[in-house]
Amino acid sequence: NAVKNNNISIIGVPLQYGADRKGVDLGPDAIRGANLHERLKALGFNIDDLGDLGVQRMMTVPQEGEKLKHLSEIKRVNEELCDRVAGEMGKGHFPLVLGGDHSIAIGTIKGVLQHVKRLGVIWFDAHTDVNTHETTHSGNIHGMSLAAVLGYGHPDLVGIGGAENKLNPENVVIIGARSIDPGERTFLKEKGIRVFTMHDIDKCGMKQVMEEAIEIVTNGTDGVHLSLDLDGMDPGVAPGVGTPVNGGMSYRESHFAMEMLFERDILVSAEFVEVNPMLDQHNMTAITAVELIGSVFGERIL
Ligand code: 4U7
Ligand code: MN
Ligand code: MN
Ligand code: MN
Repeated sequence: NAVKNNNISIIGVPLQYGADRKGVDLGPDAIRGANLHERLKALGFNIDDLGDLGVQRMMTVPQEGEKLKHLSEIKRVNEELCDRVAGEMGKGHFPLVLGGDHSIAIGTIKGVLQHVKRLGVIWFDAHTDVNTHETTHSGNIHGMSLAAVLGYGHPDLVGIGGAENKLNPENVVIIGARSIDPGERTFLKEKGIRVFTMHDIDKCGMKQVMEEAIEIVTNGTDGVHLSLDLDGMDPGVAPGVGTPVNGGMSYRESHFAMEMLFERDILVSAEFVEVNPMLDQHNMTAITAVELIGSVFGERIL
């Protein structure tokens, strides 16, 4: 976990196919460019940057009648990511994955699951990403990744890293949601997944939300993964995302949540996704991402 583990392995995944929008493939570079290494080194960590996974550069046109856009390349990249993450965990390193669109959560989480069978997940997001090939309207796989790691959706996605490796819905929480599709609402209710919406954060405050969330993800698990979609934050502080939604988590709320995760020392892995420098202003979203990463790994004001 973060405190005891002194080795962080950084893996960049310049994938844009899950969002079907150019620019998010530049996320890993933008995040590294916002002084990620320096910041983590200053906290005393050894950094092993594995560079970026290879992704087909040419944006292929989705084939006629292809419901899930770019499925084959997304599957290939996620299988490779799963192996890499599992390999780094095997060395006792903390995998820090930089996106790329949120479809990469499939590879990351499936890789972590190879080592931590009973895994809790905190999913920070404006969306809930529990569409399947049956409910999706956009066909964009970044809106299906959480469903896939719970064992639901297209067999090519569910099968990544082994269909038998999956999350227990009782140990998954979503924080910051404010845009949920009708099919997703049904899914979340059916599977009993706890969603802390913006309304809950307004009403109870981030402290109480995080206390409840941490209880859910740690109850009967051996570790927790943080999957942080930058669009969970308010577009005012994180404008460089492909699917912005107004009314998100503030700068301080998000930092406080990260600081609580560090204090409780529960994370075994983390990923920061959906940073799109082409839609950003002065690399602001990548800078915000690196600042959040700093808090996750123990930066303090005083
Ligand atoms: B992200 C959406 F319809 N639900 O499925 C969809 F609103 O990883 C958005 O959270 C998905 O950014 C957003 O396309 C995926 C849409
Ligand atoms: Mn999102
Ligand atoms: Mn997402
Ligand atoms: Mn998005």
